[in-house]
Amino acid sequence: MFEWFKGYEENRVLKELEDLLSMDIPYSRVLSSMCTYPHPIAVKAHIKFIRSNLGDPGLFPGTAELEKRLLVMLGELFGKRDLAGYISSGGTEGNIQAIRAARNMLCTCRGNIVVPESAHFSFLKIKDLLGIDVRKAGLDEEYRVDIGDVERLVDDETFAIVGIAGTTELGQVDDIKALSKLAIENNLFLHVDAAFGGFVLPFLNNNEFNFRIKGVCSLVADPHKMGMATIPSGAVLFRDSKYLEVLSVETPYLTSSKQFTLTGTRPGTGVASAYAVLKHLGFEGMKKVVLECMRVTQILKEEVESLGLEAVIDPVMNVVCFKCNARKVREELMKRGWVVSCIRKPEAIRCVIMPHLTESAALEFVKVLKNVLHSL
Ligand code: 0PR
Repeated sequence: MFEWFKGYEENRVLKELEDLLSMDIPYSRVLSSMCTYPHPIAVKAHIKFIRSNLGDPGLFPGTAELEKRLLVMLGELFGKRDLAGYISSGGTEGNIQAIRAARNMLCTCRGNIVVPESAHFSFLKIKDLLGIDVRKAGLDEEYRVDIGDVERLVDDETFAIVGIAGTTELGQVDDIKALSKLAIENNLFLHVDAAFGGFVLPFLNNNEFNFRIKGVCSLVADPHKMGMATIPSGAVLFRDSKYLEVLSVETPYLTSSKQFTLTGTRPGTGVASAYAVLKHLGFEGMKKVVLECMRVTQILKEEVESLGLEAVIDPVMNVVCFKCNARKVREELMKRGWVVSCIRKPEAIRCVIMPHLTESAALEFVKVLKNVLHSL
């Protein structure tokens, strides 16, 4: 019989959960993650909306209204007031839905898309799911997508091109204006992956990636990254509601007659937590958080450079990578309780400076890194 056949006392179960939770690494020593501790108001909002299911919005009209209000705020943040879209499980779902919408507009199963070589691995899942060819354009010396290479890869079967506003590895921002020009000239769908950059760039007064740029058809931006919402919370946004139409299926027995989301049952928690953070902090409060991350990023860059490691690019966002024997350095840092990730090209360690990484933690990290470099 199952070991848990008769069930256990609540305290016994909770103790087991606590024990396992205590094995997880606290964020204070994590420089490898694009997620962070949710803001305290996000946690409160999450708990309030714990039972809501936006998969059946007629049962949760209040939560559905909250999602509408959040979409209005996101429209204001991303340069177009009346956006279509919804709150998803994150960047992967958003990228899938954007490319699926672009493909469905054509009423075909064939074709290809052109993405930067620096694209997130979610595009490999898209290739597999949609059975399309995903062509990778090379990067220029600043690790932005090479526009000439995108142009070279576009052919009669291409239906979409992708730009990244905040690459996963370097935090670099592609030239979305140039991609927009190319998209308009060739009648292509332009998707912008701002999963990470969406809640950073507007607060650095950079709007050269959003719906203000005419050719941008869709954009993803994740509140569960720099938006300090609870996981899962992603936004997938479209310039026009016609793109949601082509994602829709009929839902005969629900309170809504159609559904355009990828998942059926869908939490309201990500909507509530994302909304609460934005409404509470406001644009100004968000800007403070982002500027503080940038300040710590700059300190980290200078301190690590003084140890003799070169930054791959001057940080555009709160991400900085240092050229070194990355795998070895990462392993040694890990032994000392610090986590960084490695990037592929060039070989380097990546540090993401999320709101949980304070200046003193960054300086502590530099000390440990110094020891690691001496020990190699
Ligand atoms: N697009 C970009 C540009 C991303 O950086 C990411 C994730 C995605 C899409 C996919 O987003 P979801 O993971 O929300 O579906 N970037 C991080 C990465 O893959 C996600 C991450 C977050 C990884 C926290 C580790 C971690 O601890 O590196």
